[in-house]
Amino acid sequence: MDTSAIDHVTEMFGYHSTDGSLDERSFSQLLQEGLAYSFLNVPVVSTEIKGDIRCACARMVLPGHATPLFARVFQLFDDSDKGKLTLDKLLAGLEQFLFGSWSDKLQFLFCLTDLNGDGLLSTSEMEEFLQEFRAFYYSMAHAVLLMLQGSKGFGGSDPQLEIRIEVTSCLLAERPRTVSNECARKLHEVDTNNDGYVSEEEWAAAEFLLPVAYGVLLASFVGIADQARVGQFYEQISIEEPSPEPEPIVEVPLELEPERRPFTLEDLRNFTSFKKAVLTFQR
Ligand SMILES: [Ca+2]
Ligand SMILES: [Ca+2]
Repeated sequence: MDTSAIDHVTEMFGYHSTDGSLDERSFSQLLQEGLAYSFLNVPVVSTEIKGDIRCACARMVLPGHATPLFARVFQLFDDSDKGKLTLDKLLAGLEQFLFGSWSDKLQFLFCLTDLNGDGLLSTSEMEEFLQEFRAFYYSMAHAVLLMLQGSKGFGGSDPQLEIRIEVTSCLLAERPRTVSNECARKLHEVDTNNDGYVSEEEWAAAEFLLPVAYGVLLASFVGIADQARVGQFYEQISIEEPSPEPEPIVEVPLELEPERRPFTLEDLRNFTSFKKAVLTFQR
């Protein structure tokens, strides 16, 4: 993490912490604030908009608080199980899981997905996790856009805002197509020993096979610390997997009748009469 990311997180920590640490509730509010920035369309977050987001956190109109997703993120950061995070712990968690090596990031995704904590991922865990993230993501987008609509600092400066709000409601209401089939297919690809589960080793080798939603999840969590990512999802909110391209229609040539060979003496030789030979030849 660079200095500006550290300063940004330190400032948020200062605002949300009590007595020098974050409990699960205040950690959730910090996550909400950080994640909300991904859905703004302002180049720089003004004090006014920051104030609006913090108000929304305090009024609990942003999603995430007391959800299993946030609880698992908190547990990952709170590795010594103290129920509290100091600034150092918070920075260390962000550094490790979101700014660390690719294998650290994959481990973060694995732990979030392993809902029963048995060290293996099943299709239903992947599915449940991605559905949870999907619902959270669209709810966050929707809540932030509604907040912008009522914000004095933003003041209706985007004619597209109402359309975006409508789009997020539709995506929330839609049955997810991100998951189900996609999950089963990807799990099958990643599960190289075919035992029906993905182990950590299989997962670590699977970076290019994971559903798109995992990439979006990482990008949005990195956005908590990286101010260059403010508004990263504003233009393109949907995280649905693209529908698979229809199979190209291959023109199968009609099976042509085999060309008739000429009638030969051979035909005659195998039959007792010319008539029988001709009949067989014509069949
Ligand atoms: Ca599991
Ligand atoms: Ca396996």
